[in-house]
Amino acid sequence: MENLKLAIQKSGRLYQGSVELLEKCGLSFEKSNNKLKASVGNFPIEFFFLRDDDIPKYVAKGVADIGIVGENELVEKNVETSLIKKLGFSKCRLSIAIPKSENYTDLNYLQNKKIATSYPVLLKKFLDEKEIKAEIHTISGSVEIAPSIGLADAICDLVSSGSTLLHNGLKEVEPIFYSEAVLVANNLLNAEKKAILDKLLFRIEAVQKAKNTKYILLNAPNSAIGKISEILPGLSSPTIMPLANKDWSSIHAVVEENDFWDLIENLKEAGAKDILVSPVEKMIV
Ligand code: PRT
Ligand code: ZN
Repeated sequence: MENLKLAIQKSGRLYQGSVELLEKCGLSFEKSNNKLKASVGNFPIEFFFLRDDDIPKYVAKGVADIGIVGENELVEKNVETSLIKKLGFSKCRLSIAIPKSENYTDLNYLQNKKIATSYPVLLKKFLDEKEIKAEIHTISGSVEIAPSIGLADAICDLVSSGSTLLHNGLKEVEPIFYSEAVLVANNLLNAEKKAILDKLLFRIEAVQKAKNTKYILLNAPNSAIGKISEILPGLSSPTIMPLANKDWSSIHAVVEENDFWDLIENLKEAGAKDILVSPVEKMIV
């Protein structure tokens, strides 16, 4: 059977999230420091460890069949691939920033300014759409120091916490692209490889669905079951089991974590006791 070749970042901000996700999908591998490849014992997949900049190109050419890369890098490289799935980690935004002391009014501030960036394609697209004429100065690293050394008036760089901008006396004025890690695939996968990708996607979806959900168990007097069942959103109707004390029951359900604390309060008010909450590892619905 053919292996599906999966490219992930060798080291850096995408590495940990990629490995965590793949391990939760049951794919673990041995990595020695300078190895370019690793295979997985129990799944027809082979890992390639690459620089993130190279992943879009290698997937487009079929050197790798699929890859995990930042959407910023994928769009910037502008090669023919298919974006299969957003993965929800390594989130950041590509933003324009200017010296803190400058008075920013609106986008027109950027007219005829010099902007340093490692993302000329994304920046040009944004400026063209907004009909701003600015000079794009492409540099490959340390973009944030460009204004202080007189290389540019503004920068366009990735931001997550914002502390790099702060340390360099800059302020964020226009976010132009929101990014996260994505799963990308070659456009011409054969049927066998597509089938392996589908299996992997099935696992990724089970892991993603489980991420925001909790399994909740509680005890309640039988008189409160009706009210509690209405409150519990559940995947399907909650499981209700009798307890040794015949006036009481145990209720189990799967809930979304977003509205979790509100839910607990409502359940307590409705008469729930002994509430236990545990994480859900995989969810297949
Ligand atoms: O060696 P290789 O080429 O593989 O890695 P790299 O150094 O080019 O990339 P790496 O590991 O830094 O980033 C890989 C991907 O992570 C990016 O393409 C983004 O999709 C994503 N990502 C998420 C980030 C950030 N957050 C991020 N904060 N990439 C870079 N940064 C940098 C940013 O450039 C700036 O220098 O972090 C700084 C800003 O961070 P804050 O927290 O101070 O705002
Ligand atoms: Zn890189």
